Parts: sequence; structure tokens; C-alpha cells
Amino acid sequence: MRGGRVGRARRRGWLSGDAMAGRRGVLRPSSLRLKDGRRIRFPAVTAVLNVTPDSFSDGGLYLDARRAVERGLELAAAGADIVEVGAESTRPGAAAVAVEEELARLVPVLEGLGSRLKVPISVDTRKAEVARRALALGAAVVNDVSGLRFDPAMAAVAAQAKAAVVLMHMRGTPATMGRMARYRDVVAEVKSELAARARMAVRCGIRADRILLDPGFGFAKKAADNLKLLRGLPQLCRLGYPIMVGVSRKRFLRRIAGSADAALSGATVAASLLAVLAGASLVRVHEPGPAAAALKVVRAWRALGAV
Ligand code: HH2
Repeated sequence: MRGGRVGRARRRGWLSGDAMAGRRGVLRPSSLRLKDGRRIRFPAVTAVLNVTPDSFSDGGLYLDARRAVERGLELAAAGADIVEVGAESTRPGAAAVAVEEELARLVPVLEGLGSRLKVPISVDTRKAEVARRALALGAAVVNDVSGLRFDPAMAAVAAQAKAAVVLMHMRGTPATMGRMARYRDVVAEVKSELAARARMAVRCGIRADRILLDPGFGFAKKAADNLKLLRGLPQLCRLGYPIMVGVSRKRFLRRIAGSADAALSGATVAASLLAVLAGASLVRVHEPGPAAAALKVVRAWRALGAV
């Protein structure tokens, strides 16, 4: 592990796998550099702000643009490294939203956050036109739950804007994905499908160091598949891209811990922490405060090195 490959990787700011990942030689970037020069140091917290009537966790709470802007500022103050704004629910069975409607929800919020938000903005959309407008309004990251499959124009928009891109694994669409959770080896299959999405993104001109991958917890996955993916994250890390994990308040955690608010919050922090210890670089959560505090503990623990 001291040879040329690791030496080169260290100079480029890459990390080798940690003790929990259990694999020497697993290399992944230690940070993400955004188009404006800002750097997100890993592990980091992406906080969710849904300006929708129907999102499963915060649907209907922030449809009013002023309340949404306040919430965005609150999320940053609570420890979010990135605030992610979404205007179309992708919960199982959700109906698609037209571009005009998605923009009508999103644009006033992005304009309102504008220079007031000190952390980078990510936009959660599958549509190229929505991404294009959001990037023009200052967003630096595009999170596409379809992994660039939904809109053929998305890759070019992201490439041209030099956006960082989260490619999430899903099969089908939110309306059909429930029928598509059929795997013989969920970790191997998600890994190879994500690798294919990353290759496609690079072919379309998106630089490899701007790509993040996400196994898509709850998207075309049964409860057991989600748990296996959580355990199997070190294998996904071997792809060499930073991994984002969005387990926050999801149904498989409800089945384990129950639906009471405190149970869901605790389960979210526990699962996010397990993900980071298994090699994930970013956790996507609805409550950034507890997640950011948990990551501080991870950093302090890692800083000790071997004892
Ligand atoms: N989960 C949701 C939405 N977008 N993006 C990524 N990369 N990873 C995820 O796990 C993920 C995601 C679902 O959560 P939420 O945004 O709260 O709900 P809804 O889609 O109903 O708005």
C-alpha cells in the first residue's frame, strides 16, 4: 500500500479504504471540487428540501417559496454541506410532474436562496430543462435519480455546465419500479449497472471527477435488498467514485425501527453512519443536524488512526 499507485492517489487527495470497509486498496476521492472552486470534504451531508405537495417525508411543508427559502437557510445552519432542492416526488407510485410545474415550484426557491445560502445547491431532477435552469440560477450539482436514463439531453446539459452529477441506481420509473426489484445478487447487479451509467456519463463528456454514484435505497429494491446494499457498500466503493447514500426515513428503516419520529431519526443516523463507515462519502438526509454531529464523531474517531 505504499507503492506508486497509493502514493499517486494520496497526492491527488484520495483515501484508501478504512477499517470497517475492510479492504486495503479501495481508493476513493476525499473531496469533490465544484465548478466554482468550492470543495466539499468527505464525509459530507446533503440536506433534502422538497418543494412538492407529495414527497413522502416533507411533502406539502415547503410549497410556499418563502418558507422553502427559510428552510434551506435552516438546513445549512444545522450543518448541511449541500442543500438539495427537489420539485418532483419520486416516491413509489408518484405521478410525473410536467417541466413547467417543476420549474414553477423550483425557480422562486432557487432565486430566493441565491446569494443568501452559503453552501452549494444541488437540484434533484430527471429533466434536462429543469437542470439547465437550476444550474443557470447557481446550482452546482445535479442529482438524477434515473442515472441519466430519463432525459437524453441531461448528460449534455450537465457536461456543458461542468456540474457535479449524482447518478442514482433505479430500474423503471417511480410508477413501475416496484415490479422491478428482482435480483439474483443485488450488490453485484447494482454495481455493474452503476458502472455502466458512469461509463455512459464519461462518454457524454462529464468528467469522471465530477461523478458520484448512489445505489438508490428504496428505488426498485425490496427491504432485504436495501440491507444487503448497505452491507455491500465497500464493493460499490471499489468503482472508485464517491458514493452517496439516501436512507433517510425510508420504508425499510420503518420496518426495522418503527415509524415513531424518534425511532426514524435514530434509525436514519445509524444507517447513515454504517454507510459512512463502509465507505460512503455523502449522506442524503432530511435532518442534517444529527447527521452532521454523527460525522463529527466519525472524523474524531478516524483522526486517532490506529490505537
Ligand atoms: N431518495 C429520494 C429522492 N432522491 N436521490 C438520491 N441520489 N438518492 C436517494 O436515495 C434519493 C434521491 C427520495 O426521498 P425524498 O426526496 O425525501 O422523497 P420524494 O422523492 O418523495 O420527494
